Amino acid sequence: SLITENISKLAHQHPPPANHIYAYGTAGFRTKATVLDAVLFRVGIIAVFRSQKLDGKAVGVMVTASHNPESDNGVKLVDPHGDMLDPSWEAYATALANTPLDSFASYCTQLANTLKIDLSKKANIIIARDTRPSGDSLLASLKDGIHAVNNGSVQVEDYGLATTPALHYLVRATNSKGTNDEYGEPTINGYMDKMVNAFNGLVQGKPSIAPLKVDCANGIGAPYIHDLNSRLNRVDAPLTLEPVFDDTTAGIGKLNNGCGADHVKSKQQLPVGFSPTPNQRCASLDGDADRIVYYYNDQRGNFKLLDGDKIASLLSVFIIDLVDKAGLSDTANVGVVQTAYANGCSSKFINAQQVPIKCVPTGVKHLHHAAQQYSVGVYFEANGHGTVLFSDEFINLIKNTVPVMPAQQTALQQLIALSEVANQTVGDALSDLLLVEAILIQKQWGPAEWDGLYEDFPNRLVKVTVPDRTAFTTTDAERKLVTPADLQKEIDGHVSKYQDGRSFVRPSGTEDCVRVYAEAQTRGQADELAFKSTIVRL
Ligand code: 16G
Ligand code: ZN
Repeated sequence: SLITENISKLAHQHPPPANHIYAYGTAGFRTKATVLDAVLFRVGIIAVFRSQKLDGKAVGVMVTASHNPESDNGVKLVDPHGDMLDPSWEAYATALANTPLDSFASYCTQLANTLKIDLSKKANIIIARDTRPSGDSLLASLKDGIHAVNNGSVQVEDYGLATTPALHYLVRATNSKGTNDEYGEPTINGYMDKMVNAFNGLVQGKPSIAPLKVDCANGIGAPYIHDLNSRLNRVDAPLTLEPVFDDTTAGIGKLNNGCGADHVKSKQQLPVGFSPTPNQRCASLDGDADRIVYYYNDQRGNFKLLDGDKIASLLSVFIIDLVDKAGLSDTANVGVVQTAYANGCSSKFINAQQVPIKCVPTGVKHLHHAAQQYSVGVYFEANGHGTVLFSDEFINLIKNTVPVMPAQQTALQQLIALSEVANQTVGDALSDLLLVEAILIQKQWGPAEWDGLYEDFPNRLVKVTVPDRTAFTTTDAERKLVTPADLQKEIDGHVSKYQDGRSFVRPSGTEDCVRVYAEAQTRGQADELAFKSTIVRL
């Protein structure tokens, strides 16, 4: 057919490198930018298929490698509701990426047949990228792929440079426009307005707190934080943002380099060359602004991290209180979703508030899915990726509850505002920042008061290279090894010697290694336990 010929012709302009195997992993395809040209072309095709399969609903494609070095890049697909690509399609994407050039076009038509996709249908693709220097040419390859299947009714909306969560928002807003549950105006302005207006509703008239230093990882977060700050100024909000590490000049290697959320969380250190004054509140975003961690130096100059677990704890305490004041504790269930990496003290703290916790495997899609089971589901990975989901039933409930007291009315209004600040599609550094700041403003708290909710157990994360990481399989939300046989028993043996000790080993989903995690009551014990788990015949 004409389309097969067209695909074949264009595919030959985007040949894959020899002997390279790709996998659509927890965060899409992600690797060195130099080997991604063919992948982007092919993702263009799968995106059109996905949209056609879903009656032309808009599907998103984000070109980013998040917190990875500037020389990497990657691509992930966003489903019409704004969440991540349906897992069954991850396999089709992987298969398409790995098909040899000569059989590629026929494989595409075969896949379309198997999936019963009508290639004459319309498709709508929304695309964006982060600030990486390779982004421009990869975007061109993506568009080549999209147009390879173009039957005249394939529409592409290119938003240029945008954060990952803004793209998720745009996809949901585009598809819900004109329906009963419009998500918001499908523009970046609409995205910002929705958050800022709701934030303002939460903090209006409250005394301002100290400015927040925001490390933008020298990425796409920088223009967004500048924009957010001017909007906050315009509405006289009691909050000012002071962006640092906001140089987005591409190709000079600054992106995520010595700064950003991943640097701060994994090194448990300040960004390089950054010295905040004692008790100054700071936050770091990652390279596509879907993660955030907070931190400060205490009076004695000790670095203190306020990670995803501390954010989840702050949010859940606040939300539980509001639900109570709204008189809905009996009808609504609030839950927290974490992974094995959640600090044991955070779980203890959250449990003590009578909030149930569910532990799921690493990766946002697992957390997001689990959080959808609650009226209000707070989900966070310790690394700062998370948000708060509000169920449709709960939103209806709070909108339809007639308050009998002013305090109840305020609580109901605040819950509605929270649901509008919180990105309902994916973890969002900007939205999370506004959620945290709204609570700190209401409580008039500095970072030390927030930190005082509980004290973390010292912990250690070690990366270990093994001959074959696929030999490592886990159960119980990655907290226990199934294979290699008997390994878990040995780890349990070590763990049992430490009070409050916890340790587990899991294969990485993004790198060729296994990760060893340990926590215990003291720094020395955590390091010792991590070391023992590491030498367990890994
Ligand atoms: C991916 C995940 C992130 C997770 C990380 C774990 C998404 C969007 N990103 O980056 O949530 O924490 O993988 O990496 O799901 P690991 O498997 O190498 O430890
Ligand atoms: Zn990211």
